[in-house]
Amino acid sequence: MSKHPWYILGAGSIGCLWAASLSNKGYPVELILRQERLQSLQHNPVTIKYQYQEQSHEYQVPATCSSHLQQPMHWLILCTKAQHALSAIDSVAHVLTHKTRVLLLQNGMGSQQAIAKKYPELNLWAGSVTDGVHLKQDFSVCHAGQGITSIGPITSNSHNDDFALLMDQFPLNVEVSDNIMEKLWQKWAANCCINGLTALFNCRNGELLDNGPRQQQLDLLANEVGAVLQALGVKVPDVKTTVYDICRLTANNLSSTCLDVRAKRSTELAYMNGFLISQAKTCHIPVINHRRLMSELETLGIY
Ligand code: KPL
Repeated sequence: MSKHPWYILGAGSIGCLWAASLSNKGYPVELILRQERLQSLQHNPVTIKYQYQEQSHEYQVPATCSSHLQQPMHWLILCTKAQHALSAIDSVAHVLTHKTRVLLLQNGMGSQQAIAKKYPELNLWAGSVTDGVHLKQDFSVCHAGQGITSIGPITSNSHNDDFALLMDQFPLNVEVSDNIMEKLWQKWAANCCINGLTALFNCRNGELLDNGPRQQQLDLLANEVGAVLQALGVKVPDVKTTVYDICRLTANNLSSTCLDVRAKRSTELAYMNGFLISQAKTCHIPVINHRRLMSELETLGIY
């Protein structure tokens, strides 16, 4: 049993999913919120509502903000959007030690590398999540589809059993991957093809496989991602096959980017297609279809 609190930074869908799952397992959990959000809470502890199929549960989780933290942290799960990840880690840097186990759960690529570069001495892990999950309202999370959370170390200061507690009858399917970077690249490759296009067409993932113009665009994007990965020397299974499989498996889902756009939030596209375009530049690959997609999205005010 873990007596040290598990701190969750970021109370979006993934943050609430983890707060509920850790509470369900009986671990002490604390949410770290922005100061203004903490002050605006009507109740603290916060009630986290978790819904899976017909079942729902409520968990009482205390909330704090980074400036109130004083004791060295043992566990930290970073669940912010990719664009906020580095500043979020900076905000708790005063309570991180080389013993803190930090798990980064961001979509896309780039934020993990930026944190590892700035904090190379930390025990840093990254994860790739395939669960379908969305917020119904603040602190109320709907777990629409069970998936797998693959986690693995991204700095040298980590040991394979650091997160072993999560393997034992934990409500989420967590597995330790011996090659987490490959998992992250593979998920990122799919995000580069699916997310921006679903935002452009405001459609569900499965609607990209229309045997017509959307699918043609999907194929062009997948080819370009494959070319960049090859040039970077990253080995992942065939991008188009992975993308088609995900579109079929998650046919009824709205991508996280489509949900962001509908909720008028900023998207993580800079860490998906934006990261691809910057990598492509270093290997002199034109990626015109990704550039065109990004400028079409910008014209619509989608960033
Ligand atoms: O990860 C996803 C996302 O929506 O961000 C995919 C794989 C596209 C599933 O919806």
